[in-house]
Amino acid sequence: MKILLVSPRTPDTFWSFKHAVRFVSRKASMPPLGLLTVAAMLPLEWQLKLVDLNVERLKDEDLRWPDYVLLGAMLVQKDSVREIVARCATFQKRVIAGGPLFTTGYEAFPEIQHFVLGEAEEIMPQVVEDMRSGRLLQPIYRATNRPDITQTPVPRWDLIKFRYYVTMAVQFSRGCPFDCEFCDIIVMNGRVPRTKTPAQLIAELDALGRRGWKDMVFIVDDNFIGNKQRTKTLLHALIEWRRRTRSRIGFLTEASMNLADDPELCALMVEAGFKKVFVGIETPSVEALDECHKLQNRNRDLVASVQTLQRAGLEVMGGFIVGFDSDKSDIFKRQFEFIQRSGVATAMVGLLTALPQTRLWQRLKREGRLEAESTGNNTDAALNFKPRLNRDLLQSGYRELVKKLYEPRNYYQRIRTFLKSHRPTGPRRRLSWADSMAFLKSFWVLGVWHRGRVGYWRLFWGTLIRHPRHFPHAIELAILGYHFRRVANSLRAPASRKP
Ligand code: B12
Ligand code: SF4
Repeated sequence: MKILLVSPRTPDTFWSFKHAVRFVSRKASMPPLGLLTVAAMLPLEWQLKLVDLNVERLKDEDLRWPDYVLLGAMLVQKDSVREIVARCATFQKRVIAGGPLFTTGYEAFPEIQHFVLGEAEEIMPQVVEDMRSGRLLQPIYRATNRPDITQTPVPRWDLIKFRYYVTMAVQFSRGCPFDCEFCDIIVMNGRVPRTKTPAQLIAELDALGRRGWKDMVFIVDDNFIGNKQRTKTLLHALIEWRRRTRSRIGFLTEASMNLADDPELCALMVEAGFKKVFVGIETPSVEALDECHKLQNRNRDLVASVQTLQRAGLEVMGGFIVGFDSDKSDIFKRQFEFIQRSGVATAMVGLLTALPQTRLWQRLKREGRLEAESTGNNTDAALNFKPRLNRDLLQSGYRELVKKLYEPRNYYQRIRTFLKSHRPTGPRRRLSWADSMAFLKSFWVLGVWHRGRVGYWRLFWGTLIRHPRHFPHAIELAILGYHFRRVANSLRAPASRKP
């Protein structure tokens, strides 16, 4: 059996890092872990080829070759999905599609013949069996249980070219115990965190190491601390593994704000090599936190919690949202001041989006306020529901907020605030040749060519003199800022999108 796995192109979004990856001479931030995982569920003797459209072209000869095309996508990739499916039809190839885009909205793709909805672990044996037998496949294979991920195989790393990617991705857990109204993670992966075993994750890291990977690894969990006890067990094993293998890999992950309440957990993460953590901080407005049921962010000083994590040795990347029903016209100013004070340089500010099947989506539908399907990109200034705030005010306020946050002066100021709190106590990250090249490119692009060069050199010399150990980190953030600024400045007033 010949199988072509295709990962669609993603547009230039905040999280695509497209303008930053060029500094390190890579093509994309991360490989498609969902597809690599599904590939590992196919029989070893089958011939597999993976084409990630973010790093290479899908050629006609690729499409002539397979018996089936397996397509994995998220919402934001839907335009590319339609193009791929049309090309598959030209070559009369049957498509089997899975991943978040289809799990929450396969009905929008009548042109696709077969879907695998939900987590694939327990359904793939049936799909493989049907493919092998030559029977016509069912239109829909739907996961009825949340699988035990201790059975998930090691992703097929052999299918990608490592040199194209900045970061590798692995997964330890799925699911999150919280219940934020806008979140689709809990729709897809549930509220009871399921984890792999530490030995399983270490086998995945060893597999990466055998292929020569020495850089950052993103542990792509929905909430890495969803089950703190198991996370601690993993961290002890990771610390042991680091000592044994002398690995210089650094980690980043996603976690909820209650991480700041557990100094032991923070210390273990830092000792295990964690450098950054993405946290849903969302908003300084207590009313909005109540509204979206983000209870773990209530009754705390959020800026102080961020600083606790920074002092522990972690860089905090933050998600922020405007557009809650309780938001007033002062929300843009409040968010700006809040984010500046927190020293969160990588601040992903989004307009509230109703993702399919979320509690928010259901509520807005009941209230007759749902207007369109989501673009899947919460940072493109598009609204898919009737907001309580005036629509134009909300969208223009959002665009201005994002632009202002990434103005060189404000952005470099945030980095300085961060560096004041940050205590990088964990193992040092190895600097690669690509890092050195990135520094050199940044001197030219950010220090000579672009607006904000004064701020860049101020950060450069200020960090070298005051916090020399932070220097590589500061330059990395300056490079990321260039990407964020490009995305922020490309935000335009979206055309009105009716159902
Ligand atoms: C890693 C990650 C990324 C990486 C992408 C790397 C890549 N090339 O795939 C990066 C950081 C680049 C990224 C970016 C974005 N992301 Co993202 N990301 C994730 C994250 C945290 C993990 C994905 C993952 O690897 N999971 C592990 C694998 C094993 O799980 P899985 O993909 O779900 O796969 C399982 C099943 O879905 C299924 N399956 C998956 N594919 C296929 C294919 C076939 C054929 C079959 C049979 C089955 C199947 O089987 C797998 C095993 O059970 C998810 C959250 C999540 N829990 O999924 C968000 C998530 C996918 N991202 C999301 C979003 C919104 C974004 C951004 C738009 C954010 C932004 N505003 O910029 C950007 C857009 C992308 C871009 N421009 O690059 C949303 C998508 C919502 C949706 N319904 O589509 C998610 C769900 C998080 C969320 N709720 O906000 N993301
Ligand atoms: S904490 Fe994050 S993953 Fe968990 S429910 Fe809230 S938004 Fe979703």
